[in-house]
Amino acid sequence: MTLFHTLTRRARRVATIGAVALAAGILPPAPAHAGATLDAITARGVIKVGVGSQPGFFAPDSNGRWQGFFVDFGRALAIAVFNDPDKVEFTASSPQQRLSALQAGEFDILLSGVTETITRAFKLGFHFGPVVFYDGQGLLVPKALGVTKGSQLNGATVCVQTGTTGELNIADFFRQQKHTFKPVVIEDTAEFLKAFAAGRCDALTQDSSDLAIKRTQLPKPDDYVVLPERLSKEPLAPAIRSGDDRWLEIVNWTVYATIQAEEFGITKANIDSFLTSTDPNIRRFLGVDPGLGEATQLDPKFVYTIIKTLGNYGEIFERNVGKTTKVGFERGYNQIWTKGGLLYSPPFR
Ligand SMILES: N[C@@H](CCC(=O)N[C@@H](CS)C(=O)NCC(=O)O)C(=O)O
Repeated sequence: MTLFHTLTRRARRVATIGAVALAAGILPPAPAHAGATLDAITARGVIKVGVGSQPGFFAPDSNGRWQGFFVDFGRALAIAVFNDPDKVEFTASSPQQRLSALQAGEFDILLSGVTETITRAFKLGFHFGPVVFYDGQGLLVPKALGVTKGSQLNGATVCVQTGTTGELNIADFFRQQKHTFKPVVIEDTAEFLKAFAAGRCDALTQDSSDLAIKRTQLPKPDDYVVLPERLSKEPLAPAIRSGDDRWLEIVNWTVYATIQAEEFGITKANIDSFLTSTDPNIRRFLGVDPGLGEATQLDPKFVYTIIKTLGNYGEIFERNVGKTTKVGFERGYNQIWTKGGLLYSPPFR
């Protein structure tokens, strides 16, 4: 017997009317409340973002200005909150330090290649925005080692970075094979790569995107290979502290805006031509019709400004880590769903 069945007839009618009214959006609003994080951001006038230090994903340029794929999502958030892409401050933090720094309030968000996991959600109390990069753990080895898959690394010494999911996954991987390995656990990113270059370990393990970038930083990149095998799923997502619904929704819909723009074919260059579109979905999305401003209490043009300033998801990807960059990634899973990838935005309505 469900609760619905135990209600009186009158109560059932009221409940049904309520459900219809809620679905139609005509009930009195109960908005996502701003909590301590968004209050602090507003009072401070700047969003504090924890990042890593891999060029392509996040690194300061020669003028000290942060650039990169994850950095652009930080700027998009600054547009959503302040209508200004520069009201954001980036600070590099090691994988070992960053989650506790987020918990302690040093950051409002991590855009640092953090993998969404159930332990981080339940036990550590973090919330995750949409996955912005689908990754998987890999192995980087010298070609001279002559291995083509992880199962040939029985007894090997493997460099792993402290505090990463990789530290846990690699142990599972060898256990599953009933093989042994010797972990060399290193916190600092530069030291981690130096140890490998100096031959302190046979293989280096990390998110494969990270390994692809690291390979290019070795003195002789062509002497090394990232094995094609993936040891795990590493869905990289923005991470925040729990307790601030409105901040979480701003993070969610800022990321979705970039994905939805790509689905609509709206780019930085052509966006103004969409302002005269007669499609109600596009008019709402770009704030030509004001409905979303009222629903979100954000600038009705926040999506327009994000795309006009930074481009859609595909443009952010290509500019920072795509085929024409040094990093040279294929879209792969990080392609929109209509083109065979995993990126999908819920409706902007
Ligand atoms: N996704 C893994 C690893 C995270 C990670 O180490 N990410 C890379 C960037 S993709 C990183 O921060 N490297 C160190 C750095 O950039 O300083 C996790 O969440 O534990």
